[in-house]
Amino acid sequence: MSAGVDHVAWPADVAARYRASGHWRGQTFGAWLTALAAAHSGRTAVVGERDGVTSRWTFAGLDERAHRIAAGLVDSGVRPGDRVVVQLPNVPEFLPVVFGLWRAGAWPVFALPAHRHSELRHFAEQAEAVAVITVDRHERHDHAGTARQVAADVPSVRDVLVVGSAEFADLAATAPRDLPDPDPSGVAFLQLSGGSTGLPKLIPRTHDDYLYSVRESARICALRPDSVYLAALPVAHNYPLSSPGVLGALHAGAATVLAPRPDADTAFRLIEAERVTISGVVPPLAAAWVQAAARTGHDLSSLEVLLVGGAKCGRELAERIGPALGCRLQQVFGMAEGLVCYTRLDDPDEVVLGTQGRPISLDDEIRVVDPDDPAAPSDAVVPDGATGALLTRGPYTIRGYFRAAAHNATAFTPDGFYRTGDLVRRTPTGHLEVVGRAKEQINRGGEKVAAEEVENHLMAHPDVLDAAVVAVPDAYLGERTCAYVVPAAGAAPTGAELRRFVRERGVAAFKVPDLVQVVGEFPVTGVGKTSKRELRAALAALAEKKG
Ligand code: OOB
Repeated sequence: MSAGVDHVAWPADVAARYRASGHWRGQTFGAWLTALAAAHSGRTAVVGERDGVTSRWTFAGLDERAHRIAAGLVDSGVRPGDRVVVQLPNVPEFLPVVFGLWRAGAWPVFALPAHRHSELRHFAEQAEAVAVITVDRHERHDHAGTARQVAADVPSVRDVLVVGSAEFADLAATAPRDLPDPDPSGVAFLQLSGGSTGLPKLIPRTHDDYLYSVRESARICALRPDSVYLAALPVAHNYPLSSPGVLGALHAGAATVLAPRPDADTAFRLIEAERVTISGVVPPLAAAWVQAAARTGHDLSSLEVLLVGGAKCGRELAERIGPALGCRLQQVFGMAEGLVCYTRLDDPDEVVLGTQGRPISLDDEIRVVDPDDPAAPSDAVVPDGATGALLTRGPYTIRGYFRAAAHNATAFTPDGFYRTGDLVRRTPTGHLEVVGRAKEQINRGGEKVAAEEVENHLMAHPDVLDAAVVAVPDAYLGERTCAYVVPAAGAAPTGAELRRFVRERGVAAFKVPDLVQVVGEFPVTGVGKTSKRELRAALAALAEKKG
């Protein structure tokens, strides 16, 4: 099953350079938390709710919980290098569980709360996970039940651990003890790619590389010990985890408040109650907060910075954020594979409103190349100001996906640049403006949908001969998904039927096509491939006719 190595390491000379410049410090997450707990022991590290009960833990309390869980995990048979799928919503236990796994040397595989059986099974199979850690129920979904189903289907999965259960309470009560510190240059966890082909790829991130991006993110976002970060988005995602996210807040000795839900009512209640200073949202959520701010009775005056990213924040929305919420906008353009760009807090308004920022590090190498035939890229560099495909390599950008040798051969250049699939323009100041996408992915308000993954689900339906999934512009989400379907001979599937079929295959709700168009045949390109460009044009024409 394992088509490729677990971790494509950086070349030795490059790694030596990153160490010499202090980017990589040879520190593990476990050792880092120990140091933070010593420096900030009595300060609040995390505030969060589960099942209506609020927990408020200090740095020392978090550290101790993580030590206990680590010892409990080791006693239950978790070994260094074991993979464990973690599917936790924004509950306070997220941090002690993840640091517990890190201290045990195990690798969390960060699933999102929206993922369902087919995705979780894929992560567990791909990673050969030994366990799944989740909650009992969340937003009306039986997560424990889904995890047990995954355990039944995937032979490597021995355990399902449910946060909040008696078994979890026992494990979390294990006497703490020192455990061997893992290799800081080794893999710490697996993140998920947004993906453009088939199922999501797993992204191996190391202690060294990730902690570098966390420290720099905390600095760039000006986090201080008295900052309060509101994690509004699902915290397992790279953005609220590290940009600057809960880990950036920890680094600064600041508190994190975990919002159980991202809606304005919940977020505004927490901003007022906890005197939140900074948060990060996706554009549709920013728009919802802007709208709600006009009629809220909550005091939002503590909010200093709102990060917006994950999808393009249009100019109009960008301009409304500061005035409506009484804070500074900071745009962020990042990816779980590595590269993160921020507008800086002292950038001129024109840059903050009109670009998606510049890279964290001077050692982030950026190449903007001719977006010619993606199947045979020339990788010819285009001049600043011209639109091109973004390639990048640097001290926290992976050199390869986990066990994906064939995919890596095209997703990276021979000299190790990651092909982001994003179309950008670079300004003379080195800021990037994201202008489009060359990858087969729909960015549904920050939630990424790989066209091929949904096409494969649709094609599993007996009445479907062929399927092509494309983005349709949407005023609120930026994009929604439209599935074009050619029925099998004599069949006439309806859109509602196909949507239900996809949902019942156990996929995240955000991947169920928003629109389904049943057509006689697909337009084709010169070489006979389905022309998604023409399908998108047909949608645009349809929208024009309606509008
Ligand atoms: C973040 O990470 P992912 O892995 O979910 O998605 C990465 C992709 C990028 O390649 C780009 O296509 C898109 O999301 N994206 C943006 C964007 N930020 C991300 N497109 C336009 N404008 C932006 N500001 O989404 C992520 C990871 C860390 C920090 C922030 C976002």
